[in-house]
Amino acid sequence: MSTNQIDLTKIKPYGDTMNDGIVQLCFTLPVPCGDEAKEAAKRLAAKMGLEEPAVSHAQDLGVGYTMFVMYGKCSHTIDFTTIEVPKVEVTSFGKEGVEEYIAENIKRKVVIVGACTGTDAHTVGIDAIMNMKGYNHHYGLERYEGVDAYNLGSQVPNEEFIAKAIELNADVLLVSQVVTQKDVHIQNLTNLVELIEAEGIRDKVVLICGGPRVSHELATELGYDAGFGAGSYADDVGTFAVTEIVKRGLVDREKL
Ligand code: B12
Repeated sequence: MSTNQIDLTKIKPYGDTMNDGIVQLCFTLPVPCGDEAKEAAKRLAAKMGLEEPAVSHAQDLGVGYTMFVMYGKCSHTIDFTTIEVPKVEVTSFGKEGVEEYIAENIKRKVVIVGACTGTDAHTVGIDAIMNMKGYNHHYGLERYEGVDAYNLGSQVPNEEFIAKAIELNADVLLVSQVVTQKDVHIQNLTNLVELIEAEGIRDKVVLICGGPRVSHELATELGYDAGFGAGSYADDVGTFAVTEIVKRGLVDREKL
């Protein structure tokens, strides 16, 4: 079946033949590896709605835990034609395009301050966006002519982050949140917005968050201007930030 013959109102997983519904699933159960554990895994997969569940692989993890790779048939379908996902409405200008835009429309250095804040120790995401060497053939903001980029690293307390942003008179704040266990990212991002509002600088900065489980929808709900998820690059973020500065009339704003 060619892709243009697919009924987009009823899509379902594809494994071997179109619409066979085959999915692969991985989980761990807190029981020792054995026949009973495999039967438990099959029954659980059936309760999840998979038809003909089969254990493809069972791995003894030691200390009474077993990890399973399961196959099964999903009978559900999704109407793809009704799906709408809020996302940042930018088409990247590319690094050179962002630099040209700054030179033509902002005519001064854009100050960008970023950090992985709160208890989160994951630096790789914010480094990918900010560091000179960049990520996946996309140079980071430190390399941009027209940008003064300050990467404060990880586990930066929100208060310290804001104080530094004010000291540097930042135009753009970049916040990375990777750990989402117990919704710690939501608590931390909310706390940061509240502190920024209390300082009276929310309207004067472009506030952006990002991370593998951050969506634009979540970010805007929490009071951010944009949220960037997995696979984002410096030029995507840069394009949004510089156009937002101009759109919001922040080019000649007073000092923070
Ligand atoms: C490397 C790593 C670590 C390293 C981090 C080293 C470092 N210096 O960063 C170490 C070993 C320290 C670590 C520790 C922990 N980790 Co860890 N870690 C990872 C791992 C393997 C890779 C993360 C990574 O570097 N990705 C690569 C970058 C490039 O991707 P990214 O972060 O998504 O960034 C991109 C986008 O999201 C976006 N982006 C990210 N930030 C920002 C910010 C802005 C402003 C913008 C615009 C965009 C943006 O742009 C980036 C480029 O496209 C992941 C698993 C995985 N495969 O993802 C687990 C993972 C993130 N860790 C996890 C956990 C649980 C932990 C620990 C809590 C483990 C523990 N029990 O101690 C600790 C936490 C410590 C802490 N206080 O934060 C979990 C998080 C689960 C969850 N849902 O919260 C993961 C998913 C592993 C897992 N499957 O369980 N970890």
